[in-house]
Amino acid sequence: MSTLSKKRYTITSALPYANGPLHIGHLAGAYIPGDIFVRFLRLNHKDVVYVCGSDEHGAAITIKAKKEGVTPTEIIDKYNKQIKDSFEEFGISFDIYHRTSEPIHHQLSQEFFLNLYEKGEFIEKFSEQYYDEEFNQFLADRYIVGTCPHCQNDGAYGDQCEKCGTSLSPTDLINPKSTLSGNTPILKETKHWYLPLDKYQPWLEEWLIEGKKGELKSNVFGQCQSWLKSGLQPRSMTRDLDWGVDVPLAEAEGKKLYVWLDAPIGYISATKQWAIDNGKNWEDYWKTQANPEEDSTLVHFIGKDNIVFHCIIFPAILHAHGGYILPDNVPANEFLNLEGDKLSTSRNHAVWLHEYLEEFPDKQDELRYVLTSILPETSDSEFTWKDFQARVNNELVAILGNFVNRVMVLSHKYFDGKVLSGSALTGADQNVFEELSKYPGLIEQSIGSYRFREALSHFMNAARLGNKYLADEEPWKIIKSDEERVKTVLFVASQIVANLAALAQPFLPKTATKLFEMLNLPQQSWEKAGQVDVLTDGHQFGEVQLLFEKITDEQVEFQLSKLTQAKIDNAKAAFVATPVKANVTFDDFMKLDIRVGTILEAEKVAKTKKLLKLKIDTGIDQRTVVSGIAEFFTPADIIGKQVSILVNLEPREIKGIMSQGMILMAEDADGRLDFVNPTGAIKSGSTVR
Ligand code: B3M
Ligand code: ZN
Repeated sequence: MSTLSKKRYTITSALPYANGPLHIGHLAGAYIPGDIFVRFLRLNHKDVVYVCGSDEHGAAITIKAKKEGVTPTEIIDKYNKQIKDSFEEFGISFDIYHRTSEPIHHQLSQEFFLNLYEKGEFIEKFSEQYYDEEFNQFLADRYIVGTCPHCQNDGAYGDQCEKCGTSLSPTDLINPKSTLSGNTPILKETKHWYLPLDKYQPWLEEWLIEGKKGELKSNVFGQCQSWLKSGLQPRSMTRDLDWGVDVPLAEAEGKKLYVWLDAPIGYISATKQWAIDNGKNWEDYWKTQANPEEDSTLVHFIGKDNIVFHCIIFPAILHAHGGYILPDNVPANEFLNLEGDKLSTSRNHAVWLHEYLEEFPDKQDELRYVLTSILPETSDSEFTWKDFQARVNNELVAILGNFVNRVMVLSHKYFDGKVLSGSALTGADQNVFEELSKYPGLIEQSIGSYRFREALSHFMNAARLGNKYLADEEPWKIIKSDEERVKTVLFVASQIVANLAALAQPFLPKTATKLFEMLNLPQQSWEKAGQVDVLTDGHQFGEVQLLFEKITDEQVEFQLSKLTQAKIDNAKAAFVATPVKANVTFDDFMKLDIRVGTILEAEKVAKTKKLLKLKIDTGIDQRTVVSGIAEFFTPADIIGKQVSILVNLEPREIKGIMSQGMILMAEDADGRLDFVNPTGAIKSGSTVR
């Protein structure tokens, strides 16, 4: 049965940690695909709930709070709001954006834990765990880092390596270090409750590997297969932490649930809250029904670093609990890179959503469009500002915007904004209609198989069809000679615009709304897409609105300069000065004859990358100096500049040129150079001491 043939859907997008702002990588990973899918389902009258919310537990939160010197509550309140606002602005249409700090969530998570506990599912075990003696704290999850035994990434966390996706235990890490003190931790005994994943392995193999072969995307299936192949291990579901959901057992006082136990349950508690608020029954969306045909279809939209939790651990928990539906699919995306480098929060190498919204206040659909065009669906992909500009200018502006604008402007100019059917349709008109009617089916097929890039390209092809039709018919050339034909051409073109409005809805919600306003039509459901009689003879259009504007070179340069500045700031922050050298005597120092000189001439030394040949006026003489500064300064930059020059350095031959002296330069840890120069107030030949 096709993915889209069901009646009811429970759709989730990963709950972002409320510990920092979101960037374009998040949007492209779990939210744009989820939103397109959900909008499509709603347009097809499906019974859908789309849930998300902040993940407000775990070390991700407490570590951030510590760094900023505030309480965890302050952190989650701040970022929950910021993230929620960004989602709203970009039109990510959750039915509820919940929070795992809500009591309803704590209760449900504890119920899950107790259900498994009472059934005897957990293994209770004392074991030695890493402990930071300086901070008197056990080190789980993000409190401990080390080298991943699978991929050698040396920034792997205690519970997972985000590079290769593998789930880990702290004791798997090679060379573990506390992220609190940086020290190597000691081992100390503590009791925890483990989920016996090894026991569920046969069931997982059947349900996931046998049952979902050919359904899961290959990047997702491959990861699952390789974990099962290496054999699952019991995983602790509790933690020695002071932030999170309390373990609901008297003997576990002071312990919390593992964040990856409670976070996915957050999807269910969010649904519960939504059901309360909207007079629905949450069980319809999560529980197995008497007639399995009636089960809701559960789809998790996530990034690839969350696959293990959504394909293995959460399903195992749902299975062990019983009575719950299991995910139908987990269309996880790979990573999005930025300007040739990984997106990075810590290095500030990112396009932050809240900053984008400030800098491009009404260009939400433009970013949605570009990100959808480059979604990392099957492998990592890359966002660059030049490409953003090109896609907006050459596709949204030049194709979609241009076509719609011409149809609207001409209709207003010739016929006061009225749709008039004119003379009979020609063969060309009928061909265009036939072609047009194929797009809804194509888009549906792509969305149903989670190929959103492809779906968007079908949509743009429909716009191209319109653009080509108008260019072929050239109504502006025949308005004087054949007004009836112009009516028909604009009639046909207007039906294309109406189709584009309907087809745009899953991808570009703001644009779709504008199109319907211009067309003076109510928003349409999906059946209306592909129909060529949506606009009737005599229909009156609304006012023309501008759909898209070009992205300027200045806007691109500004964004690139922000990324460069972040790199400079990082280099400065990371700079560690080299230790002081052994003392020298004053007399030794006075042996150096350093003068103020002026650069008279400069030229590159042939066949070298780094060398410039300089002619310097030292105040005593004019001399030649070869200097290794060409990577940072061009001759034009420096001619006329004053410098400090060591004049009594033994002359040396460099690349066949006698170099008489040395220009003093400052050099940082990355080899970046700058002058140690007077500001021009002093005469050449003056001494430097
Ligand atoms: N908060 C990890 C993340 O933000 C985690 C997702 C939870 S989904 C239940 O990548
Ligand atoms: Zn790894």
